[in-house]
Amino acid sequence: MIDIQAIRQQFPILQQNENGHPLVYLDSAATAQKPVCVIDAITRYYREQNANVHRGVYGLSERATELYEGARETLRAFINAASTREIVFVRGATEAINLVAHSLGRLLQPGDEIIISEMEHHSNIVPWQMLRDEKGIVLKVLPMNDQGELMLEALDGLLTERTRLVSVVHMSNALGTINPVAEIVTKAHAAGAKVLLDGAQAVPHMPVDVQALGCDFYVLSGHKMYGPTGIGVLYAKEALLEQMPPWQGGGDMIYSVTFEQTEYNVLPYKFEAGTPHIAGAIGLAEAARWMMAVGREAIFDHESTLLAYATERLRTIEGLRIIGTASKKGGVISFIVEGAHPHDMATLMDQDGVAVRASHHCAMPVMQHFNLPATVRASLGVYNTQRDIDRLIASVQEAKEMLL
Ligand code: C6P
Repeated sequence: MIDIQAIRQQFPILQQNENGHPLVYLDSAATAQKPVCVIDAITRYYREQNANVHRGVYGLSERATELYEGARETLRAFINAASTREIVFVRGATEAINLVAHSLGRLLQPGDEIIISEMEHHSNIVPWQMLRDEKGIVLKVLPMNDQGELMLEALDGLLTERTRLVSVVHMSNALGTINPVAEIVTKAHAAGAKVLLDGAQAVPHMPVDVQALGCDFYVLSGHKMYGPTGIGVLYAKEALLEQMPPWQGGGDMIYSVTFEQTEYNVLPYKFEAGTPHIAGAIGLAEAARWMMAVGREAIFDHESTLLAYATERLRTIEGLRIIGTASKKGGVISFIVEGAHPHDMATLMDQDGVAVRASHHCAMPVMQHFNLPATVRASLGVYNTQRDIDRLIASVQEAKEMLL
């Protein structure tokens, strides 16, 4: 059992008012709030530990390097990768996918195929389209049904001997759907394709074990899992990273350089050109330790209870339609109120101190599927309570009355 009040105490931002009301923060899918231990770890680094890594022989630099490499080990344990050589620090999920598209992309031939799904975030669509236009690869889309569930049976028809990669979201940011990714991995591997899982939304809400999932790539963003912005992880199987060419050149990713040729560094440094986001990695490791201490099963259970409560209460509001009714969902609820624009709803709700997102959620094809310009989205973090949901419901009702 989680002691939510004790957890809430650890988030300074949750103690403040917004428009004269205690803040109800329901936009954790966009970015989660940060516990004080994460804020302190970053401050401590800059106040007491700051030096560049992998470069100095003096004590301060050695300690910064130890912290940075310690953070890599923490993230390895967090997602149960086999080795720290498989943990590449990047800016976030977006950069991780772009890295794979650029690097793996160089190994692909015209006519090779990549499968994505209809419920992808733009960051798992656009890099592949760019590669399609540059390299002549074929991009296929696995459809979803009107509940917002992937139509897995269609995957068999899409996989061919030319499929090189299946790249799908673990949990949808727009619908909340948790996809059957282990099954997708099994099917893709049987066809000889690699699998990339976009874990930007899954990682904050549930335990993730990349070896159990069997995926070849897994990407995550630190800021959605209670860590800082500007840092994330690309997990990739070591054998794959060995085959893949580096995507950015510069310091730290080399072993030796002459004007004639360059020998690249070992993994994972081959993929980390330039001075990394040291403070970010340290803050992210603190966030991962914090989540592990709270317990990821417990986080999932708490948010599932809130999700069920919110779903039940929202359903009682006349004219409100929930978008995304998959049988397996994480803490995200998208909805529309017939006749009220989502942006107007969210603007009015802000006046009540309720922070929700109204947008296409960077998943325009999902909106196109439901023939909508946007939805209102309430997304949960471990710090949310039943009272937050009650405030959400009251605020939706008030906004609806004002607009209709
Ligand atoms: N979704 C949301 O409000 P970055 O921006 O690189 O940290 O994460 C990108 C990303 C990738 N995949 C999924 C499933 C995501 O949800 C996101 C970010 C935010 O839903 C901002 S659009």
